[in-house]
Amino acid sequence: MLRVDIISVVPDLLLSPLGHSILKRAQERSLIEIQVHNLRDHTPYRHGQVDDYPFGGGAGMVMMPEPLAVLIEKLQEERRYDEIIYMTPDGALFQQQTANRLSMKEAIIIICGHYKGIDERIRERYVTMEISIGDYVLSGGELAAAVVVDAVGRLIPGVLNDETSALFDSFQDGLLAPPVYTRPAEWRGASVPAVLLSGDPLKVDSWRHDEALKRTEQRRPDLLDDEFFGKT
Ligand code: 6GU
Repeated sequence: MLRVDIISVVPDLLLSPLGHSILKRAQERSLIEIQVHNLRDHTPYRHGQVDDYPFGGGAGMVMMPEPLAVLIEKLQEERRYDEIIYMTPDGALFQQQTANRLSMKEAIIIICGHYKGIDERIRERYVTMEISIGDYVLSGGELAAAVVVDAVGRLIPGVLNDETSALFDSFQDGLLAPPVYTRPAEWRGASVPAVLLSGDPLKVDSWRHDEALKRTEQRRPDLLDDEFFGKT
């Protein structure tokens, strides 16, 4: 069981992505427990204030340290957290390997930043891990947090069945996934590769591996470098 506490100023943004399909089933089966906390419910300031102007001037607001500290410490009174993660475009790039590692934890906090981000002192005092999902800017950390929780949640043992097994995912073996086909075998003049209809599982495996390798060489040659995948 993985416990995930998500801190947000727009908790509604997380409800739909976390409330459907595989993550919904995983929560119903108590394989993952996800709690979304509205930071405004924990601020000691009036009118639910959670942000203020940046010292030194400049555009945008900064999330104040005290509401975050109050909520983090309240959570820490209830359990020990393995990681306190801050979602930020200046964090480390999220990869399959990051998801694999997080899926083995017992409890994590995910802080979603908004506005110009959170006061640096929270990062210094509490945050143990900073994650970005790619080199582009989102208006808040919520969508990125949903990506992380989805990628992590599906790796928890028992969440996926044989049908949807994560063992054969793109990236899990460092290669992109091979092409897939379903019925009909002949569709508008296009046929399914004969080997897939051969009934020979060894031949099928070998074909899939070759196709995965071909596709990876063509589309993502960087994945074939030794330095990739944390092999360094
Ligand atoms: Cl984690 N947050 C925001 N706001 N933008 C991002 C991101 C995170 N990752 C990529 N862009």
